[in-house]
Formats: sequence, structure tokens, C-alpha cells
Amino acid sequence: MGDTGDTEEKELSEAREILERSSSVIVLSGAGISAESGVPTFRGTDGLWRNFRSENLATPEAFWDNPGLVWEWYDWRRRAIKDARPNPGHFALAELENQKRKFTLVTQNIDGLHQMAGSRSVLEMHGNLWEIKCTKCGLVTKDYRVPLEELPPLCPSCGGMGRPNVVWFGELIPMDVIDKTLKAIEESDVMLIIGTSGVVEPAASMGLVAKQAGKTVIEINLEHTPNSSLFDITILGKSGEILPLLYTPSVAYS
Ligand code: BV8
Ligand code: ZN
Repeated sequence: MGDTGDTEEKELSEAREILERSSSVIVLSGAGISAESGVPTFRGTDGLWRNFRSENLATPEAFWDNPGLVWEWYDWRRRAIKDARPNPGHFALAELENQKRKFTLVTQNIDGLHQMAGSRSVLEMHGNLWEIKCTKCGLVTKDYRVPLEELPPLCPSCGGMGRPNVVWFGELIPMDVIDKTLKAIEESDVMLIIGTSGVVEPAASMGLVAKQAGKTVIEINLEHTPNSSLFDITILGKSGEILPLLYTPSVAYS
């Protein structure tokens, strides 16, 4: 391998050693970890729908202005990912969780693939595409129908208009999720930041919070991000290929 190959090898072995020594891990994942499962990333070229930018549709204003249009977008995204399955990156994190005394997975993704891969302690910072919340009584229901029969879907309990149970731009992240994330950072030895462009707040500041708390931060991404210079190690490459190299699978005794 050329010198970049040697650096990559060095980063990888350093990251593997740090993870090996750690007993408490926190992970922050973004759309990049699901890219190899065929889920369109949020800002990549595949992040467009009918020429609308995702950021302009994922807002309460867009929804209340035209709930049908925003629901068409979410119905399209549900249809686009209904056959998506976890990739080796998701499975690696589920396996790593079994090996650590303490493990918290904070995801910005709303696709549910981490849970499908077997991850147990998942904090969904931006909600879940497969949940519908009633705008009248607040009831949240799991709904995997693709396509949805009626748009907007109506609450099974009070008939109120349903909304996707996700956090839109300009909306607050649930306080308990923030609290649990900050506590997990405090109690961690190392933070993995995987497949996120680091532009959406407050998720994008979690790496800085970890550094200010004296933690080691390892980033995995196809490219450098605005926060890369803050972190201890940035490993460039596909998370589905890199994550399985970062730990030794425990042997399953039959
Ligand atoms: C908040 C759910 C307090 C919905 C999402 C002005 C007015 C109002 C607010 C703001 C403002 N200015 C700033 C803000 C705050 C705003 C914000 O950050 N805006 C940004 C755009 C500037 N944040 C908020 O509003 C948050 N709430 O702050 O409340 C408040 C309240 C009022 C006023 C002010 C503050 C709420 C943010 C939550 C938004 N909801 N999703 C939905 O999905 O429909 S965010 C959306 O972006 C997705 O969740 C996505 O996960 C997330 C982050 O994107 P990424 O995951 O990073 O994905 P992206 O495509 O960007 O990048 C993919 C990365 O993967 C790339 O780096 C790529 O290189 C890499 N990659 C690709 N393939 C691979 C890979 N890496 C490894 N392997 C691969 N194979
Ligand atoms: Zn209701």
C-alpha cells in the first residue's frame, strides 16, 4: 500500500487498541452508516426528492403549510428503505455492545437499522420513520405499512392528523435523550463518531463535548468533516468495512 495505506493501517491499529482497552463506549452514528444498506444519505446527491431539499421539507412550517406534500415525502422514504437491511457496520456495533461493560449508541438516523441489527441501548436523537405521532392526542404508534393508505394518516384513537414521529429542524431534541447522551459521554472512555457530516446541531457538538471531557474520539467517514481536526483519529473509508476490523468477534460457543 502507498503511504496513505500505511497511515490508514496505523490509524486502524491505534483505534483497535484504544477500543480493546476501553470498557465504556459511546457511539454517535449518522446517515453514512446506513448508506451501504442502500438508505439515501441526508445531504448526499441521493438526498433530493422532486428537487426539494431535505432541510426544506423536514420542518414544522413545511408540514403545517402542506401536510400532504410532507407526508408524500415521508411515504416515499418509507417505501425507499422498507427492504433495507443492516450492513456489517450495524452488526459490528451490536457485537461490540455485547463486549463492553457500558455501551450507548446515539443515532441521528430514523431508519431503525441499528435495532434491527440487535443493538439494544439505542437513543434515537431524531426520532423514527416507522412511528406516527398524533398531532391532537400525542399517541405514538408503530406503523410499517408501505405505502400508507391515506395521507396524512389519522390517529387510530382520536382520529387526529398524524405526523412522522421525528425531530424536525427548529424542533427540540427530547430532553431525556440529551441528558442520557451527556451522561453516557461523561461515563465513557472513548467515543466513535460514524458516518455523519457534522453539520446538524446539537448532534454535531457531541464530539466537542467528549473532547472537552477528556475523552478519546475516533471518527469514521468517507472524508474529513469540519470537526475532524478536533478528534484524535479519523479513519477514512466505508463504515461497513472498517467497523468489523475494529474489534475481535467473540467466539460463539455452540
Ligand atoms: C434544535 C429527522 C433547538 C428528520 C433530522 C436556524 C433556525 C432553526 C434551527 C437552527 C438554525 N440554525 C441552526 C439550527 C439548528 C438546526 C441545525 O443544526 N441546522 C443545520 C442544518 C444548520 N438543528 C435543529 O433545528 C435541531 N433542533 O437545534 O433545537 C433550536 C430550536 C429552535 C431554534 C434554534 C435551535 C433539530 C435537528 C434535527 C433535524 N432532523 N432528521 C428527517 O430525517 O426527516 S436531521 C438529518 O440530518 C438526519 O437525521 C441526518 O441523520 C442528520 C445529520 O445528517 P448526517 O447523518 O450527518 O447525514 P449527511 O447526509 O449530512 O452526511 C452523511 C455522512 O456520511 C457524510 O459525512 C458522508 O461522507 C458519510 N458517509 C457516506 N457514506 C458512508 C459515510 N461514512 C462512512 N461510510 C459510508 N459508507
Ligand atoms: Zn390521537
